[in-house]
Amino acid sequence: MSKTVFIGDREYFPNIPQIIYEGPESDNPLSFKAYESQRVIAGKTMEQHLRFAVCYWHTFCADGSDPFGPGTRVHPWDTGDSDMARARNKLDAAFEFFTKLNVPHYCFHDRDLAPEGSSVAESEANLASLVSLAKERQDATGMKLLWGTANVFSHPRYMNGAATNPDFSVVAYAGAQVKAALDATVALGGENYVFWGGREGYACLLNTNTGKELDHLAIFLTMARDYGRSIGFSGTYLIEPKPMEPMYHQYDVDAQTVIGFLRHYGLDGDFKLNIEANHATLAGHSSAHDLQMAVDAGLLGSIDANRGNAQNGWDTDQFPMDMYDCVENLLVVLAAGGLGYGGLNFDAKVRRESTDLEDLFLGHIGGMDAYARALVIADRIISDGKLAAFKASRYASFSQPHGQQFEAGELSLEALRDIAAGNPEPARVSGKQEWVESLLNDYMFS
Ligand code: XUL
Ligand code: CO
Repeated sequence: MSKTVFIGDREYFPNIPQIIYEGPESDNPLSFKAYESQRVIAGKTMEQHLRFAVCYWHTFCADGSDPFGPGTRVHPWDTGDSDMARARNKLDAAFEFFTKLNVPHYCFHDRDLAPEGSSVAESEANLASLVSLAKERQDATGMKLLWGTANVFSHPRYMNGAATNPDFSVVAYAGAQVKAALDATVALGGENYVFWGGREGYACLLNTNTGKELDHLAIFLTMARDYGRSIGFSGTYLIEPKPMEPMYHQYDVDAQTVIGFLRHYGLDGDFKLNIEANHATLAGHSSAHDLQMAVDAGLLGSIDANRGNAQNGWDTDQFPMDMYDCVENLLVVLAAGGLGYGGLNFDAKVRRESTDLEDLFLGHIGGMDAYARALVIADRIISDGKLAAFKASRYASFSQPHGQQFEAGELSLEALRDIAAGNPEPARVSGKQEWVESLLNDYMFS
């Protein structure tokens, strides 16, 4: 696959060269210290294992604005005499960025790519126009779409939700948008399609019929699934759990909530989960926990790789730099056989105070190196087998006759009582948390 360094008629990052692997000794911040795309680990290249994706919204749309002040970054692609001209410039900047960073995938919301028009038809035409340009850019660079999605949460019409809005006319608008976003995803060969709940939740129980809203959500998702399949989408639909922000209560609280929802409404054959690290921590879990819950249910689809702020717990969408998080996440993923058609999407933004254009590169390079290092460490832990053997040893009694009968569903509660009555008080078996944590440290630093 040959990649050109920049695409279109203007270079948006003139001071940024092609980012290459220079190794741990390099003091060039614009190089990879650990990510060697073609290095083989356990039979696959780093690129194949990690399947990195750049997200369009944080990297090319967000300018650092927060509820207390305007943006702090000026984007050279935000010039042009119309919204559509600016959108085309942004696309060129994005493909230059992807190419220079050497990531294989990207992700977008419909409205990141093209502006909303003054009617449904105009919005559809805007998106279709940018999609055909993106298709050309994909063909020229070899870039692939990890997933597409619809932003059905920013426009004021969605203030009470999209699929769960109490007003049917808003639900219909959300349907129009999701239809067009599915068309775009299929046109660009997207491997997955994401539904993040956005404002699918509520602020006040006194004015909300939650049972009706959950049914509506399932009906809407079923329609979207059927439409996607009817136009040839063979990829995976993904639900991205999040407990709050922007709503006070969101329906897709965490992995286990979404797994229960999908199973209840019979959607678990087509839908899997997109686990975002910072959403899991916002729900009071670790990201490894939510990943493990998804794996246990056979429903891990993809990952939004980022991290939160340990002090305030908010959804701060920082780049994933915490090595323990990255290793623990990859331990779960590798033990489950990998990401499949999912990937590691950097749903992450540079800080409001990081105002140089190169900071966009530095954030991604740091995240890619963190996950590349984590891949090497996690693979070493798994190949060594010590942790897995200890974990398995804790369940050894279930390989004994009574344990086997229990797992096979052959014992009753009365039988458990009789076994207990015939046995002495169980010996206490240490869980050895301190030892396993120290073992992890040994792998991290050896
Ligand atoms: C919001 C979030 C979204 C989804 C896509 O917290 O994570 O950007 O990833 O809609
Ligand atoms: Co996300």
